[in-house]
Amino acid sequence: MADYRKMWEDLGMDLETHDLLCEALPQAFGDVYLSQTNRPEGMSYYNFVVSEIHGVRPAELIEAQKKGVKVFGTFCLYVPDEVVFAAGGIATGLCGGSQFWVPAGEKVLPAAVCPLIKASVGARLNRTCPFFSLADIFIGETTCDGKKKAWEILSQDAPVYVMDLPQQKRAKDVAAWADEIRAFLAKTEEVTGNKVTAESLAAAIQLINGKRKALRRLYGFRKLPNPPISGKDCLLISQIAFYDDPTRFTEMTNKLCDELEQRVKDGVGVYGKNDKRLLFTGTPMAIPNWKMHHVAETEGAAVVGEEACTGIRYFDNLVDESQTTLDGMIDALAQRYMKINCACFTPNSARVDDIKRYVKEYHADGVVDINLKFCTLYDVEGYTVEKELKEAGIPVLGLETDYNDEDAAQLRTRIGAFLEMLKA
Ligand code: BJ8
Repeated sequence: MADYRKMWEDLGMDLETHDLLCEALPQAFGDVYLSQTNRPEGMSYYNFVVSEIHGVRPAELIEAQKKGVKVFGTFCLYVPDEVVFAAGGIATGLCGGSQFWVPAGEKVLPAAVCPLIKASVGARLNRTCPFFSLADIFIGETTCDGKKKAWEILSQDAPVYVMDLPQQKRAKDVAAWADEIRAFLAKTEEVTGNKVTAESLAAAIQLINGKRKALRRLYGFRKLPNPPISGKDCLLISQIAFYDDPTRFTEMTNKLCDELEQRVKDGVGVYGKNDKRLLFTGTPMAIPNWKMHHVAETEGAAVVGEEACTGIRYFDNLVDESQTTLDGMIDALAQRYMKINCACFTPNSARVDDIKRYVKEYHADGVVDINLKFCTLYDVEGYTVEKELKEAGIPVLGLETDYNDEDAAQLRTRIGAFLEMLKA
């Protein structure tokens, strides 16, 4: 990796503690990713992005900031990136996926809060993530209780703007979300000093739809009988989608898909004939949380899809591109974003319908419903998800985990037993 110490120092980061993270990551990445055989060559781009995770992209963002561009840090799929880009800003996903940041989060948050929230707050407070240090503003949302309260703590240290997400999906809720997007648009104009126009918003909608289409194309290969790419690699690509430059990401992902097309023609797959196909559902897996995929795929499973924000939920619906006025586009954004079926909504039966549909599309033999510890929303909804899947004759295994590796052996045993059951 190039030397970014001066950049990190200028960002006010804690270099000594950050060094510990930099030492641990290559080993973890090597064990989980580079140990795979027969990976597509196009994965070298994503390997590079991870190897420079705290260097190359932060450096690009800082360069942009020098030219007056503002960086918006986000934590949820409902925050519309399109509006940020239309205002001439850059949106970057910030969810923390490492146990490394959890203890710092626990200094200000109760231990009984989900690790994603603790790691996100911890990464900012212990100054060991350049993305958290450089963001000009953090955009929160009212999804779960833990996040809502965490924004108040984060706002003691950095500028935070919170979008008020409705918790139901009636017409008046979609209209309320459109109003929230309008207010957010005004905020992006205030922060960037730029005006959002119908032209700039239309271009941003195309930009982000382009990214979604590339991810759709990628996931299409996972539906095939002999997938040419692993679930682990697809998870990594999904995670990188949150913070990479969208134009470059789309280009590189489409390039990878061209290679995958050729692999399919040549009959090249990455799994064994008898590997059971699993669909994961549940809470997001923020980078570098690769645990569940790694356990499953080294136990002989093929993870063929994720009904998760780091997965299908991220790209499943496109924004209607036919609108020509700013108001029409904002309504189209609201319509599209309210189609995401997060457990923060009630009722949320459409999510179970999604899961059943994905089981068919991705030809899954079974579903693993994964809950991050202390995520009450997905934990409670898990009862309905698992009950309905069982009633539909779809084998399902519910698992709870967090960011540390202490439960890896136990997870391995449970997934191994589930796979045996699927084979029987
Ligand atoms: S759209 S899943 S990104 S809220 S932080 S809810 S794990 S207790 S992240 Fe999420 Fe948006 Fe929904 Fe997706 Fe649970 Fe933790 Fe809350 Fe979480």
